[in-house]
Amino acid sequence: MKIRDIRVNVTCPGRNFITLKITTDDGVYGLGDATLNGRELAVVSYLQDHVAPCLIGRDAHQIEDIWQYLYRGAYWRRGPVTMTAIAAVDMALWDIKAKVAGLPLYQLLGGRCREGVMVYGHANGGTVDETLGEMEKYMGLGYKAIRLQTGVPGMKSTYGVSKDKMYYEPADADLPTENVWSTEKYLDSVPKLFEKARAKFGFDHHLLHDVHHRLTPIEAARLGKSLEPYRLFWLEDAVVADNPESFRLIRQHTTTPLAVGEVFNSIHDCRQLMQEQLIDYIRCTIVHAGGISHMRRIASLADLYNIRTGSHGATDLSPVSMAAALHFDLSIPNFGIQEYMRHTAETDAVFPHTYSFKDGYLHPGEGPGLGVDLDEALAEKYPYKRAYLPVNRLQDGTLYNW
Ligand code: CS2
Ligand code: MG
Repeated sequence: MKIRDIRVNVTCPGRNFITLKITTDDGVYGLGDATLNGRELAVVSYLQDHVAPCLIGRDAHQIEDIWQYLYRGAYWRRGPVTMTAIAAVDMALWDIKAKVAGLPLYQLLGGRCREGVMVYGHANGGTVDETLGEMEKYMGLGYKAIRLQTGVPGMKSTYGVSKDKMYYEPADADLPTENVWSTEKYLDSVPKLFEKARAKFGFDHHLLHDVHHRLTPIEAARLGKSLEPYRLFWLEDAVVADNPESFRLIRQHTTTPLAVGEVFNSIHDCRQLMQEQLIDYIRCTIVHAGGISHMRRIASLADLYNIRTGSHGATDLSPVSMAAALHFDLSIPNFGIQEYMRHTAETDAVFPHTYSFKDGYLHPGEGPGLGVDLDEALAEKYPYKRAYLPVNRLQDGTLYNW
């Protein structure tokens, strides 16, 4: 079964999505998400100009050989653009293989290890009370796990607080908007949020929080310690993870579970963190970490160190990668949780899919392949619209982590 045609679709139903479509000489096609928020066109070119010419005529069943060909053959290894492009090819080829087998993809990955995939939603608000009101809505929808993000008194904006409560899209402008950040104000406000959440709703729901790379190790240690009475499911991206040793300091001071990895794109980024058991959840995701094939390697390494997966699943990851993630999540022994930021109705119309939500769990469906499609005619109605993620500055103007 040879690869006959490779197309890269660019569409923007409210936000940009890049989708790779690989078609074989038998007419079977597979889809792969290739979206890299804020740098989408770099992946479009990588796929169109550098990957596609090498794949035409290759056997679509040789997923691993093609993966190695694209990884080792590039010479310049790793990085978000390369690994997102490889991920898209990998997803599309697994989609094809499962369609040819007439099975939902998870059946080719060893079958399911659980009934469904526990997901977490995003409750957020300008104030603690507003955030808890949103939390109650997610509880009403049946979520077992909810991420809480709230505005910080004295700051105009902060990470994770969105205008539209169901859909959080941070890439909000044609050029990067500039946010201002104060760690001191933030550290004072977060413990109050979780103290009030537990006092009001008790401990029946998993609560999560995303610091979004903004603390130093000792500040993260202080925050983790202050949150221990509220038993978080995880504290995410407490510090920038470029230096894994930072987590040794955090670990010395707190038992709050730590999650990291949404910005990682290969097993090499997370190896030390996992081997030293400095984290509890690995957040790498199918679309940015080399696809299903590479994510299975990351999950296997994590399993040796009692680390569970908690893959990134924001709105800037398309329904194609959500579908792929669910097959992966079902099939691995050390699944932890899946992030599930719902897509808008216009996005769901462009990407019809079989995955469904019930009582806090997602299931990918039983159709062949990934269970997601691309309505190319509809996609055409939404042309690319440049959008950047914000940048962040401290109150004295220092450029900081967003
Ligand atoms: C966040 C994301 O979902 C998360 O945990 O970190 O919202 C992240 O900021 C975006 O995916 C960036 O594009
Ligand atoms: Mg995050």
